[in-house]
Amino acid sequence: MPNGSSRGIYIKDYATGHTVKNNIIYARGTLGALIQKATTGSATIDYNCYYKSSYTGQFIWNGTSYDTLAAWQTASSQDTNSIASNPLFIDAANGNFKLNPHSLCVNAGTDVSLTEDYEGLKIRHAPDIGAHENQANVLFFAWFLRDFLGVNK
Ligand SMILES: [Ca+2]
Repeated sequence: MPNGSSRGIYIKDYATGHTVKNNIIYARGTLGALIQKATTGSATIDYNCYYKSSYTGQFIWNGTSYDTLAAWQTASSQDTNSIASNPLFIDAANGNFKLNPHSLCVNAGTDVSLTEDYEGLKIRHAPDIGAHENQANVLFFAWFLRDFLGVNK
């Protein structure tokens, strides 16, 4: 989310039936809202990760602003399973939004009927929050097998 008065996710007036799940909303700027639902309409919002690096960003529900995920959860009865955490992208500054294996987003998502991530890699264990499914355990096992079998030595 860039600087300014932008919003990570904006559910406009009279929008109904929207589902917002497994998203990472990552704010590096000032002002703006991580998520805003207008005063009319409805949505189902859960299993998301919210991160703001340096400002008192808002969660805006029906025209009222809240500073924390906990306050937003109480006011909206949404995002029960969501987290407020740095998602630990590998290199966000250079556009690498894959997750560090220690990210709290790993295995913290919910089934949204996808079998593959943004790049076509299989969903492993519980889905991760975000576009990329962490493959660290697969890589570790591949390296283990390579070393165990003596391949590439
Ligand atoms: Ca997973």
